[in-house]
Amino acid sequence: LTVRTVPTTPFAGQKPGTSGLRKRVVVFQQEHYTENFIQAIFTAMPAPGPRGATLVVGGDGRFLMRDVVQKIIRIGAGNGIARFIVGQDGILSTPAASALIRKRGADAGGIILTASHNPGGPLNDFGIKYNTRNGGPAPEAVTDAIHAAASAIAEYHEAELGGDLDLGAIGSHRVAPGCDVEIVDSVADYVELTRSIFDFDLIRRFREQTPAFSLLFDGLNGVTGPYARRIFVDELGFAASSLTQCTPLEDFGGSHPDPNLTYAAQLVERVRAGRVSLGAASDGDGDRNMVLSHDWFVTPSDSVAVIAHYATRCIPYFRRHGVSGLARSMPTSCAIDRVAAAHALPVFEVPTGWKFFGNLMDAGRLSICGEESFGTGSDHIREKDGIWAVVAWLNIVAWVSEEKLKAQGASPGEFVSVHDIMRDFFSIYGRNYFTRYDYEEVDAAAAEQMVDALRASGPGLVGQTIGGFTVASVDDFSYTDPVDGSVSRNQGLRVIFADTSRIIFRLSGTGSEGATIRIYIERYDAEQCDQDAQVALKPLVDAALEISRLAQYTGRQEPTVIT
Ligand code: VG1
Ligand code: CO
Repeated sequence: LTVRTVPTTPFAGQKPGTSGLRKRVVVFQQEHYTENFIQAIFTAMPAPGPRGATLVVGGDGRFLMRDVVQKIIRIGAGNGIARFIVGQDGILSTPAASALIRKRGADAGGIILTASHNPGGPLNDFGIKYNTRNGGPAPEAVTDAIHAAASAIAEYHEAELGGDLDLGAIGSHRVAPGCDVEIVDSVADYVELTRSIFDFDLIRRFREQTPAFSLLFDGLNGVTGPYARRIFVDELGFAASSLTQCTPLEDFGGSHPDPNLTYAAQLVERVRAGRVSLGAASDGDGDRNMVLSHDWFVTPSDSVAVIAHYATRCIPYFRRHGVSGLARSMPTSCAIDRVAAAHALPVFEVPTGWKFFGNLMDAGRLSICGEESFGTGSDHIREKDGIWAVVAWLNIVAWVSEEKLKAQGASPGEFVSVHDIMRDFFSIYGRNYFTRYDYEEVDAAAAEQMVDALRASGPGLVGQTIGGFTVASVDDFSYTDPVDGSVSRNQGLRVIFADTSRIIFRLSGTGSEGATIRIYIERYDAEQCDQDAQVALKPLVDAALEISRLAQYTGRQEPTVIT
């Protein structure tokens, strides 16, 4: 194996954010920029390190991905990787990559090429994310080490492999002495895993007996399309017309592959107009999900709570393994806390970003968790999983409908709607109204100033009444990992009111341009559960804007996105 050592110099800002390094494509196209960051991953790789190890590589199919896969193979081989497991044509959804790392025991973990829900194409974003051998996003200690290695880099090591590898050819290829690249079907292992988790027979039976039930899944031209086709159409038998935008495109068709009411507006409209029973979407890399029906939008905070409520009753994976604990990211609404309390389960509150759930899962303390940002998942892998959440909903709807049929003799062909499931849930637990306001690409300095001012003025708010709500406490969320004791500070400013309502302010760690301010608003209501969330939360939204003086700092009157 011939290894070339290439001299290089560091680039500023090669610091992984909430979920990997995300920048404009042109940034990655600078000479040595991508090579440097890849080398930094190998330099910082935790034990056993790259030598003789196995690494999974794949991504969401966005522009630049295939070139970068080839670079990873050359630099990985130059750093001693013995086996690469690569999705065909470089394609692996984020959950499929996590599953593959775990199934194949890839001791070097995996490199996932995605900027998730950020737009793709030559003028938009690219991203590189490192996952460790448990299949989860690298913890902060590792991403800090990658940043340190990138900041001090002087050379990278690249094997001479004699040209690019054909990423389409499934099978094992010897590319150099002691180094193999195995190209695998991007979808097969993931489908098998999904089939082992859910009750596919029940869902198929329900579909056959309930022609009135309709499904519409929108892949938003991201990576999930082929996974959705194999699971919803080939396995579960839904019509091919139940899928839309399910061919992965390098630029996601020019759209924003983010499953929310703003960016998936086309789906929302089709679900409403077509009176679709279950509408769903996933993001560019397949780890997010949105669930709705023609007459109800399920907030992600509610979705994970509903799944937790039903898990051990109807999802075979949880029937087998039980549920050891629940968790949410700090800004996610406390609906899941109520389910935990009712089921006498521990519930953990972690900072934003999936990486914080992994330690708890590895320690056997966490089974189901979610984030308000359309992320839902479980310990079947170490990433959030978009398709998993949609199949979970199908499983729940089918089970609840069948139970009702048995118990109350409902007419065959009838089903319990998403809206009914939510009404039922609220009648048990009450409702945690939730909304998030995003102000995207605001001036970074102005955003920092606003947050600094809030940090300074926050403690003085305690005891004050704003818009009818009395402030009980203000803090900057800090998390101590109960497994390894690591501490993550400054994870978001929380204003908590006497009635448990909350306003949270934080800056996004996934943007590639300027800053994004996120404001999260929550209020609990035990009785009135059928209001419009924007109406129910209006007084708190006003309070948030007043407290932060957002308009003065940023010049913005309206958010870019409301979820
Ligand atoms: C956002 C979300 C966070 C999520 C992260 C990665 O981070 O808020 O909950 O884990 O994206 O999701 P931030 O720092 O921009 O708020 V994904 O699908 O982009 O990997
Ligand atoms: Co994503």
